[in-house]
Amino acid sequence: MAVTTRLTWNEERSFQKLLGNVSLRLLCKSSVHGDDIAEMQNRCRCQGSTITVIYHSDSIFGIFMLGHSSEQSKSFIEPDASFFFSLQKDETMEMKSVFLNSTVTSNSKSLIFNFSSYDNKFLSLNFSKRCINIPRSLKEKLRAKSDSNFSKKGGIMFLEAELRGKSDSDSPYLECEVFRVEGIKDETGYINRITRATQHRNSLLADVRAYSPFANLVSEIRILLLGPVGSGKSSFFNSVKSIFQGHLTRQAIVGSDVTSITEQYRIYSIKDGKNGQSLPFMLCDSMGLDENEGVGLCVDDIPHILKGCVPDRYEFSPHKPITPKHPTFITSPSLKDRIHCVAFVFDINSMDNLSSKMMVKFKQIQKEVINCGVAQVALLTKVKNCNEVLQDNFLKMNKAMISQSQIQNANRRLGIPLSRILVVENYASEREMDPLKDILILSALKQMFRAADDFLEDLHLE
Ligand SMILES: Nc1nc2c(ncn2[C@@H]2O[C@H](COP(=O)(O)OP(=O)(O)OP(=O)(O)O)[C@@H](O)[C@H]2O)c(=O)[nH]1
Ligand SMILES: [Mg+2]
Repeated sequence: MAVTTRLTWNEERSFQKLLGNVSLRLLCKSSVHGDDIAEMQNRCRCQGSTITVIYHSDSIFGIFMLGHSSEQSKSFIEPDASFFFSLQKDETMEMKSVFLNSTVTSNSKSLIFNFSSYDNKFLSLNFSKRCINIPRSLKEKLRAKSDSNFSKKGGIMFLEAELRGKSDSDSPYLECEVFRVEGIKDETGYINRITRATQHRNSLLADVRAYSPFANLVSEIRILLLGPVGSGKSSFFNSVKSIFQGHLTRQAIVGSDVTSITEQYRIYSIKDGKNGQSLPFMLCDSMGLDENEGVGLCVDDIPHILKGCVPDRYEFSPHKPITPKHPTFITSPSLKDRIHCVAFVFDINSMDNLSSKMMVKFKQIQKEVINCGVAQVALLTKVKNCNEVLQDNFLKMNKAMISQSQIQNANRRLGIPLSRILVVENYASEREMDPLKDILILSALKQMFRAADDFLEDLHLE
């Protein structure tokens, strides 16, 4: 009888996606082939890259090892690259994965994982006892590194949920399966890159959560999205919200039309997780700009928006700016109602052919922003080579990218310094989240916070 996996279709897809559209072939299964490590290693010999999947109550975790077994050697050979990851359902029942880089060694009974980023703490998988052993010191280390939001969301914190004991513990697992991974880009660089991308994304997420506006002058900063029709303003909001919800959301209506899809002013607050706290920023979405007068956002509305006089859900009228006579006009806005940072949103691919009429309108608006003393950044959307934008360590934008004509052009034409030109690829038609997109979006948010802090600091000194 054919041996079948315990993975559900969804779980198998999550694994495949994690490793870059690979296919998985089941090599052995502990309940069928026994709990003998030598037998398992024998079955994996010459099979190339493998993942070992451990089913532990309602968490699943896995160990990926890049092409590590050879015909000549009967003993276990340390793989060139490996990582340990957990797959867990979050509150929306979506599968989440969290990586830990580890090295793997083996003895006659166990596989042993060493986590250099956790002071070389290790955990071991004992096949004959069918259990995972997590030393207390590693549990404490993991606990110390997690903030409460992170642990609520699961991920590697399955240790918290599953193994609450304070002492060293052997925790039994239900099943162990080993798969051959077919079609993986067989390079160490690729594996390192995806594990580092996920780690970097998580640290950016923690930074954004931990942000507090300069001198706590306000509890949330307001970022205004301004830009031509169809440049991706509403999609940026949807993308940011998706990251914090942990799955794709499309609250703001987006689309393509000659006139703006967004007709109402919206001040969006974003929650951290479904029932989480509000994050320390709000995104204000506006009607798109049009090069012609009487179409799109009215330039005379902008000073009122900047000062915080325009209420949420105000219906824009391209011919007629808001006036203090409007029934919902906010007559004495406070600092918290004001805009603290303006993000000028442009499609990166259209930077070279912005019409002169659009440029005149932009300069006029930029003047208003400068007059109000509000910080400004440029947010260039629809970048096509998200993967190439970042250096290998993800900390900086690639030099090659900066020298690209669109970015240089944005710098020259918009008069915004290179450090304040941010590049993103919004979630548009995809169905899955992507850590590289998240890195760009979260980095852009961090830069916006810095710009807003400059504005608040300046105000404070006044
Ligand atoms: N490929 C890609 N498409 C995008 C990106 N951002 C937005 N889009 C698409 O571009 C179109 C316009 O996006 P919107 O978010 O509606 O743009 P907007 O600036 O809010 O437009 P208006 O409200 O009409 O001014 C939609 O079809 C989006 O799916 C992106 O970064 N990459
Ligand atoms: Mg819109």
